[in-house]
Amino acid sequence: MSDYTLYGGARSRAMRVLWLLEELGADYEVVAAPPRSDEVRAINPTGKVPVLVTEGVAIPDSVAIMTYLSDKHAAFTAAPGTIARAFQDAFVQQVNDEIDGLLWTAARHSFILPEDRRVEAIKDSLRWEFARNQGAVSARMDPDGPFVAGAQMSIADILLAHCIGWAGNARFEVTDPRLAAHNAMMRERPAFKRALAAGS
Ligand SMILES: N[C@@H](CCC(=O)N[C@@H](CS)C(=O)NCC(=O)O)C(=O)O
Repeated sequence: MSDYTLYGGARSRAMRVLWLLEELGADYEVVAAPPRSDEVRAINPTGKVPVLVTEGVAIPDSVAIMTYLSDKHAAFTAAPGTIARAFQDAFVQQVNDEIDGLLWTAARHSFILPEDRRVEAIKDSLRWEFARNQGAVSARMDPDGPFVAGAQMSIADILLAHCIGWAGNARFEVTDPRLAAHNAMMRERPAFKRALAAGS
């Protein structure tokens, strides 16, 4: 039996966790079950993915899972209780607020909400906000890079690259050169390619 079982496929936010598991070289298996499936609801009543099962419990939420794994393995994170960690956590919250939130709202109004609750016009406003927020996010990255916090890669890099890739798929134009370059660099990582294959 593996140390970790991850529910959710590469076309969902489970990709973030898959990527980290590959970076860590962890012993895991993946159940690429779709959101809201019976398999997922059995371990997470909301039906949302990802969910990580370990030590007999089911942990929901991609950022919570990445934080747990990176702390546990003491890798791809600044140490808890440090200023560097406070900045890392703040960056993660900013990406969730200013990028993930916009993309998720667009997805909800495309295929998640009941059809009579979808508002097509909201997408123009979301695209405008996305264009504006890119600069605010890239301004918080270490100017010398190559990663968000400088020389050391962290889960903030995985979250950011996942969101920027998602934006491209959702036809939200990535105009900020720093975000585009970071995304291109991150996607060249062998662990990213292995994760994509494992969750497809
Ligand atoms: N904040 C959560 C969001 C999880 C989430 O909404 N996942 C989507 C797939 S990427 C889902 O399962 N949606 C199904 C639904 O909302 O019913 C996370 O980062 O894991």
